[in-house]
Amino acid sequence: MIGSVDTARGLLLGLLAGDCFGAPFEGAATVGEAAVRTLEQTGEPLRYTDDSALAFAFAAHLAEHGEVRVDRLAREFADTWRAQPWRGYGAGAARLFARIAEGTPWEQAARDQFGGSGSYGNGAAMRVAPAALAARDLGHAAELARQSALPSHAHEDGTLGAVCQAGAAFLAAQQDPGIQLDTTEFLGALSETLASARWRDSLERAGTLLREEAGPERAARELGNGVAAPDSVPAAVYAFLREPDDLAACLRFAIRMAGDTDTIAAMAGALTGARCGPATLPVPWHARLEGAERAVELADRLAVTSSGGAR
Ligand code: R7I
Ligand code: MG
Ligand code: MG
Repeated sequence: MIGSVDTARGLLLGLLAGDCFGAPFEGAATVGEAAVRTLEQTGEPLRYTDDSALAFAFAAHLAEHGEVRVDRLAREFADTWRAQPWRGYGAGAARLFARIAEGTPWEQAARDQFGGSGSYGNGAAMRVAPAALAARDLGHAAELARQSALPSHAHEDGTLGAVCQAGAAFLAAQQDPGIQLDTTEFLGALSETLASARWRDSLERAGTLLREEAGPERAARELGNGVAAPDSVPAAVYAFLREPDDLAACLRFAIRMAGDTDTIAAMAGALTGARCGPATLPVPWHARLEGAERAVELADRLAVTSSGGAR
């Protein structure tokens, strides 16, 4: 097992790295292996997007309170958007945070999204992984995820995306990286946290694809690679389960799924990072990733605050 500080650092650095390496490819219909490897080798600095900005805000919230205080969290998310609205936020998310910043209660703002259906985007899932570091058990991780989704993602699928990703991060953090990951057991435990046939079917399909060793293109066709939570969270879990022991390989796989690359890679990277710790991050990346120092500082605060954290 790795220690709780390493779990926290690995999780946040893995999330940040996925966001930074995935961002230049966001929206691409296909991504070749050579293009990802070229980006790895250039050495140029990489900027993070809304995924990391909001994950950092959530990590800071949990480090401060050890739990979700929804009114405050809604304001903190809105303040994060307002401070740097150019970080590639979803169109609905930008409208929502603007309304909350103007004083609209989050309950109303979140419910009003998309003609009253609420958002099913993956925005609650992409920022939720730090919940795994404050959770006592898998059920608590799911509860923290639900609460953290409230200010922005009122649609059931937006919320379930957060529950799925937080549960996956909790389970990934529990694993001993010295022991081969039992992917069937992992998917079974994760599935139990999701009271939804659609989500359970998707995880079952991920299990079938794993047994058939499906590559990124086929996996993206069958699991999705879009901005909707059900089209991207299972894809991220799949990328992690294909490459649970090597962050660079995991991110390469996730980005080659194309589509919402920054977010799929950020979610997959958080999982591999939580399992393996920061040692899985190639050394030259630390200097290239905008926000790496902030990730480490937040991880260390979270590891101290969380009473036992993910282990
Ligand atoms: O969920 P959210 O924060 O988006 C996150 C994505 C990630 O890829 C980030 O990297 C960033 O690029 O944005 O933002 P939302 O605006 O709530 O949802 C994202 C998109 O999903 C929206 O812009 C819509 O295209 C779509 N969407 C919906 N469309 C119709 N009806 C989400 N919910 C709905 C809906 O209910
Ligand atoms: Mg983004
Ligand atoms: Mg994205």
